[in-house]
Formats: sequence, C-alpha cells, structure tokens
Amino acid sequence: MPAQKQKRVLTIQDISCVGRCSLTVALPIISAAGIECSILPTAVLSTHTGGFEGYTYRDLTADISPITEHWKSLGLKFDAIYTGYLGSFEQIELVSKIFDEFKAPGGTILIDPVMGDNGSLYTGFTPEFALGMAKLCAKADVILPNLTEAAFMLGEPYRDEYSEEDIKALLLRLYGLGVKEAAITGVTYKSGKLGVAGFDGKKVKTYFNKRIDGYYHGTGDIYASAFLASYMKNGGKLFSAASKAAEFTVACIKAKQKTGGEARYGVPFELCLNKFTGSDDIIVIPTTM
Ligand code: PXL
Repeated sequence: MPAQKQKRVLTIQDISCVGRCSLTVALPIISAAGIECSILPTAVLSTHTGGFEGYTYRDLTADISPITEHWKSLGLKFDAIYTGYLGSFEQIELVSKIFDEFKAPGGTILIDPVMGDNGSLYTGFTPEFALGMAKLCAKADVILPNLTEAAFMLGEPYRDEYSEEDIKALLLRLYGLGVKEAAITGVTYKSGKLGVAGFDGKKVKTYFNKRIDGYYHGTGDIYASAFLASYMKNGGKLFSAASKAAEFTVACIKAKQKTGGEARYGVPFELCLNKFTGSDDIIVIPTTM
C-alpha cells in the first residue's frame, strides 16, 4: 500500500472569542470533516463586531511574518488555504504572499471576502478595502461572496433586488477579477427561496432552499467552512460543494430555531456536526499525494 496522506488546510481569519463565527466555526467544521486544520489568527476579539458593544480587538498583523518564517523553516505546504475576515490592507498583502509561498502544488485557494451583509459593510470596513479584497481574489481558485460583498468588490451600488440575469452577469464580472470559480450566496430571485449561484468558468448553476426569514449570525462562515470541507473531499466540484454546504447551513439554522437564543451568539452548528461527519460524502478518505 502506498503511504497515505491526510489533507491539510490553513485557514486565516480572526478569533472572535464569543459569538460563533470565523475561526471558532471553521476549525471544528473542517476538523469534523476529517481534514487537518491549521490556523493563522489575524486578530483576537472578545466578541465579533456584529451586535456587541465594547468589544476588544487585538491586531495580530505583527505576528504573521514571524509565524510564517517559522513555517518556511519547516517546509510546510497546505492543500488548501482558506481566508475569511481580514482586518487591514497590510493583512491583504501578507495573505497574498502566503498564497504564493504555502500553497501545495495542485492546492486550492478559497477566499470568503467577509466584509458585510444586507447592503452594508461591517464596522471598520471601507469601499476601498473591498477593492483591495477584489485584487486579492485574482489569486483565488474559488470565492464565496454574498451579494453585498460582490457589489462592493466590483465597485457597484448594492441593489435590493437581483434578477436571475443580474446574478449571471454579476458572476461573470466576479470571474473577470481573475478567479477560477465563484459562488454568490444569499440569492433571492425565486420567491420564497434562498439560494446560491455558482459559475465554474463554463456554466452557471443554482441551488435553492426554502427561505427561512430572520438573521443568523456566522452562517456565512459556516457555509464557507462546510463548502471547503466538501470541495476538498469531492475533488473540487463547485456545484456539489455549494449545495452540500447550503444543506449543512440550513440544518444549523433549523437547530437555532429549536434552541432559540440571541442571534448575535450565532447558530448551534455543534448540534449538526454529527450529520456532517456521518456523511460519506464529506468525510475525507486519506489520499495519496
Ligand atoms: O462572521 C463574520 C465576522 C467575522 N469576524 C468578525 C466579525 C464578523 C461579522 O460581523 O465581526 C470579527
């Protein structure tokens, strides 16, 4: 039997200590899928910024280069590098170098350009930063913006309504940023439904679920983490990963409806991990690489 190697991911985003988003969801979800998950925290916050007052923010930009220098001395490479919430132009520059230096041959760069939702940017982000993120996307294999992030990255006004044709055109413009594949989340042109629309460089496909009203914090990060896990397991199939991640996210939202609790504390994805690990489609079978 040839030696078998488990896949190893690096995810780069903040640690929001409380509030179930960014690293506190990415690490358990990717790990549950049987993939080794290494982390590079960009900042430590007492809570995320969406709905809490008085949160602390420790910027870790100065630690990034010493950490990556050490990794270089170890000869580390990653089968995928997945970025989420980044806090500054300097971090975008550092991440761009990390892509060049640490992606294993044949590896995947996934950018979730976490910056805003429902037409507005999160606290601390500017339209200029969104354009910086768009530039970084030229190095991505896959990007997963929501409609707000897509509009800001393209320097376009956010609209309250997007038709099917609008979404297709948006996907093509995102592709024009230099990405290989893109999926837009939060697509609503089918009445009573919420979906994701993907473009793999050849065709556009959509996946819709029954729309669940309300705001569920952290579900974008849950979606991206589940997407990555599924994408790595299935050999890089955009549409299948996009729909599996949507199913998992919907399960997490349904669990929140059962447990209740404030939206700002996120959704109880922990209660759904068994579903995730239990699926042959998602567990990673070690590959020869
Ligand atoms: O879930 C996205 C996210 C990640 N990290 C931080 C945030 C947010 C959204 O508000 O504030 C720090």
